[in-house]
Amino acid sequence: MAGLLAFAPAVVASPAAFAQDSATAIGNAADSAPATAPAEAANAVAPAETAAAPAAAVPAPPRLKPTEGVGMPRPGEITLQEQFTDTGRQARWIHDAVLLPVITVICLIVLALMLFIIARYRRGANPTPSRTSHNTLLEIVWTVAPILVLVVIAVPSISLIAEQYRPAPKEALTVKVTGYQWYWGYEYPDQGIGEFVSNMLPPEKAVENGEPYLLAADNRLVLPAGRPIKLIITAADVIHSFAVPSLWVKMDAVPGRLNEKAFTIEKPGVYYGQCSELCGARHAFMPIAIEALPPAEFDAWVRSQGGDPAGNANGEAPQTAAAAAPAPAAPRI
Ligand SMILES: [Cu+2]
Repeated sequence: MAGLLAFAPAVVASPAAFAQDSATAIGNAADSAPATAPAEAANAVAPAETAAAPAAAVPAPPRLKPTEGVGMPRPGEITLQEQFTDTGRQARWIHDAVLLPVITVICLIVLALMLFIIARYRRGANPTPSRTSHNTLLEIVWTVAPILVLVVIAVPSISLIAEQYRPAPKEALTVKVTGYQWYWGYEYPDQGIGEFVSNMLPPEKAVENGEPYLLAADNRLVLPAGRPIKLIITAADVIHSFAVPSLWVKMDAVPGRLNEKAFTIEKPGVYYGQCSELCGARHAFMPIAIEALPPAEFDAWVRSQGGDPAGNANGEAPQTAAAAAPAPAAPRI
């Protein structure tokens, strides 16, 4: 933790992280915070301002270590990543048990027919070709068969689409995700945690952490496992796409528009993703790292950021008093 904190100024100063400049330019207070204001400083003012604020100096849970090959691609992998959400399992089942067998059988049938025709009706074996131009039975078969195949595929596909767009339940944790050129910003409005930004770790730091370079990020998106989550996804400059393959999440982040994605992460762990919409020069260098914690540890993390785990921060601040506003978020790095 101390090592990571020490690292924060280096990120800001590093030429590779020039994206930070634009974050400051748009007035992102949380962005400039890491260089000077560690978690302790931000928390220290919280109890003095409001009685409702959680206890000060709550330590953040230790940074979770990723499991090799889980929540990230594996070398030589040719199928979908192992899934950790309901829709992900359903989608992977459709891919593995429906689409792959269907496409394999169709390819083999077509290949066999072609080989048979090439051999049986070549000029040497069949010097006077048939002049037949219509065969009603054959035409019905080659029209009906593809329709049946499409119906077989459509039934599970349509139910998966419906499942993917099912709105989040009322008690879901809401996180606002904003895409920037070229990093992500995360904000927890109901918990009163202001936006903090997430930048890619440089190679030496990723190796030191035991994390995959190009996927590891300094400030992770921390979420609870086993609780429904609602992401509100948008962008501040150009179109990005928030994609985490092992959670079956891929949603465009469009400026001026709020897209929503609901899911529940089945078990704690670190899940990696990347921006998946070509968004400029450093498109490949704005990874997504999600840290799913057991609910109790997630609540502890929220407290460590000066937030309210009960999620009552939303709307209270402007109505009561400025002093009741939650303490500013101090990114855990
Ligand atoms: Cu992007």
